Amino acid sequence: MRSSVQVTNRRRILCVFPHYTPAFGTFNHAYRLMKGVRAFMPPQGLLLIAAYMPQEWPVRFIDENIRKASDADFAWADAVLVSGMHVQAAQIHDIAARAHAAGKAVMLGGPSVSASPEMYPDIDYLHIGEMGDATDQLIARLDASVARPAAQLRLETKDRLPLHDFPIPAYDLIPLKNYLMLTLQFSSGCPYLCEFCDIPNLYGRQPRLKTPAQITAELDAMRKQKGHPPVVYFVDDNFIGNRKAAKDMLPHLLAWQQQHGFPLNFACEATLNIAKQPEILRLMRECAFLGIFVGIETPEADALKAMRKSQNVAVPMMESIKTLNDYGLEVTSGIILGLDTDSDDTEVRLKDFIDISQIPMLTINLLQALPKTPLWDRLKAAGRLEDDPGLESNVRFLRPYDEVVSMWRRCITYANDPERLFARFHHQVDATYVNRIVTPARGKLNWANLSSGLVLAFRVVLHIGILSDYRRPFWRTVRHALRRGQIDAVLGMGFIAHHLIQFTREALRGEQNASYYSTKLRTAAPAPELAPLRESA
Ligand code: B12
Ligand code: SF4
Repeated sequence: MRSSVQVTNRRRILCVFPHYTPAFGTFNHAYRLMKGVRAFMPPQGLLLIAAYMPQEWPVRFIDENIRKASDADFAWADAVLVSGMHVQAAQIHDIAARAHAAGKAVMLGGPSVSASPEMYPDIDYLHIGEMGDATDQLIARLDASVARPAAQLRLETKDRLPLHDFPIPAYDLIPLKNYLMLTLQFSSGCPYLCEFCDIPNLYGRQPRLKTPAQITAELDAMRKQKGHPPVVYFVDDNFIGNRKAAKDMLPHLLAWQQQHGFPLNFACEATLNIAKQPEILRLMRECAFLGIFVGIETPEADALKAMRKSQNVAVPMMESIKTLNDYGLEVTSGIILGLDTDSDDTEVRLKDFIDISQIPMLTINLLQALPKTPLWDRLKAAGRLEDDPGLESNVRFLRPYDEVVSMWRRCITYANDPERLFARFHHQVDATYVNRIVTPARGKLNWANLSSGLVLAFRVVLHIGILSDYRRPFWRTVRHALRRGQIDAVLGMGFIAHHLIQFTREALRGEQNASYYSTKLRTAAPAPELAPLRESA
């Protein structure tokens, strides 16, 4: 639903979403392999706000991952609405400066300002928290005046709008065909209390939910656009934050898939204890879920206990990964280095974990303390928060800084060595891909999908199979997958591997951050002491 605020004036609203900072998880190197893809995922939060604006207010939406907002856009607007994460702070300040240069007031919402309003002294209106009473107050203020206020105003949500009253995000305002994946939110909040995570504080511990009817209505809305990507990512922090709700929703998703001939595949994020939910996993398989991001964080049990991630200790890790693979789910894992529990053995244990788990994609990054987390409070009390923009993390590690950063470099080198990476994909063919349901062709059989598939196949063959120095392990895995009829998997692993290998090479040249949470400005200093990734051609 839209805001119930009765407005008397017409306001032109410009929503601008900042550019991402490249990361293992943004797949930027993969875009050039795909037809028309310019960005990873549509920004749910700002699209929701766009849809919540009063009916009478025209809204223009620009994702700067696709195109930059122009002078003409700023000139058109009466007010500029922005969103973003900490890692996008520099881009947020830049958008605000451009809007101010055009004389327009700026409103900022989203996870970064909600956790750290003090980072944004330059913004006119700060919206702290989720959509709710503060959003209505913001609309009322805009209706009253679009002039920049004399002093900054902070509006904080006390009453959150229930998710079942959320409007359908304004998908009609963006070109979905320019994204690698679609996004969908079913729940908000997570019941756990991992020490490093700001989710419980930002979004609450009691997951709030949309109805199954909202989920299918959003899918219908996305499908109205020709050429949309065929995969939908559930952005919920923990898909099983409320297990019963997930179990109740999935049959509706399945019915929708069956009714439309399975036009989509899905992926989500969840805690590892989802492995103990066979009914949910069975339904996910039936619905054509392909991937699951799990915050495994570390294979070391003591470290998991120390970071209060006991839900990962409660289940045998390797067995759980195998269980997920048995249901056709390829696991992607987040890994953190620089923990207080790190020892001389940590590196070896992580490398063993990579080899044994056979997880192809791991986002390995350095611990960063986020505001509004128990970790931040603990390190602040211990005087262990750094404020040096030249460092890769704001945590004073217990082990020497250079040692921790070097370990990170060796671990990403190891994980994304082309031979090893493609060997893990090779394993997934038999362990995971063959366990997926075979969906009817009719749902995906359209010209847009066909031409995108052909372009991707051609570019994967050209850039990876012919021009890259990792073509040999690539073709070995491709032959294996094709013998088992896994054509889609070939394309998927091609673009994922390409991004991981290229991004790792940039990181080793000193062009990328070790902590993706960090806003460190790159100095692009090369790291000559490190061997390059093994060349396999
Ligand atoms: C999907 C996602 C991504 C996608 C982004 C896709 C996209 N286009 O947005 C990708 C994979 C790219 C990504 C990457 C990263 N992410 Co991320 N991501 C998420 C995730 C899981 C869901 C985001 C989402 O859609 N939420 C649902 C929407 C509806 O919520 P929302 O954006 O908060 O919006 C609500 C309010 O904030 C408000 N609102 C939002 N914007 C605005 C604007 C205005 C004007 C107003 C009035 C209100 C308002 O209204 C909305 C409705 O209530 C969140 C977790 C989460 N729960 O949000 C993490 C999260 C945002 N990511 C996070 C992080 C740290 C990252 C990474 C740095 C590392 C990582 N964990 O992978 C990278 C950085 C990327 C980069 N290099 O730039 C942190 C951010 C911490 C912070 N406080 O800034 C979060 C909170 C998760 C976490 N704690 O680790 N991420
Ligand atoms: S399970 Fe995930 S979302 Fe929940 S508190 Fe832990 S890290 Fe955060």
